[in-house]
Amino acid sequence: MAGEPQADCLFCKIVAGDVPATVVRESQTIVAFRDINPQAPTHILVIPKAHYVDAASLAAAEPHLAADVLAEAGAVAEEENIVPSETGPGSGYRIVFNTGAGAGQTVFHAHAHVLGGRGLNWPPG
Ligand code: D5M
Repeated sequence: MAGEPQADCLFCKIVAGDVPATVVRESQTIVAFRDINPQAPTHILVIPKAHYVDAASLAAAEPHLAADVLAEAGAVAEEENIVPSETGPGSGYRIVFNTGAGAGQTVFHAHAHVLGGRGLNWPPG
């Protein structure tokens, strides 16, 4: 059923505490933890505890939960001191939802990448 934990899902296992992760924020609805393969000085994943395969599926089924993920991504950025400012080098951050294998998605449980702490180029690779 949509939203239910999936036995073969890595991020459901992190939510359940069966796989360790460096958790930086947690609420009733989300968990945020450091990416195991960081692509920037700050690289944190914000995931809904409920299982949806990608961000679009999440937003279609539970728009409030998708909003929680975005709000928590912003809170992570505040905590990591990567919010935009006119003074800090590498200030500002990127929120990325890779969607589909062709776009680089490898874990099929919706997650926001929060990336910052260095200058970020556009367009992305
Ligand atoms: O992003 C999936 C991300 O998940 C990728 O950046 C690595 C990260 N990852 C994979 N396994 C773990 C564990 N165990 N802890 C923390 N982070 C992990 P995608 O957009 O699907 O490519």
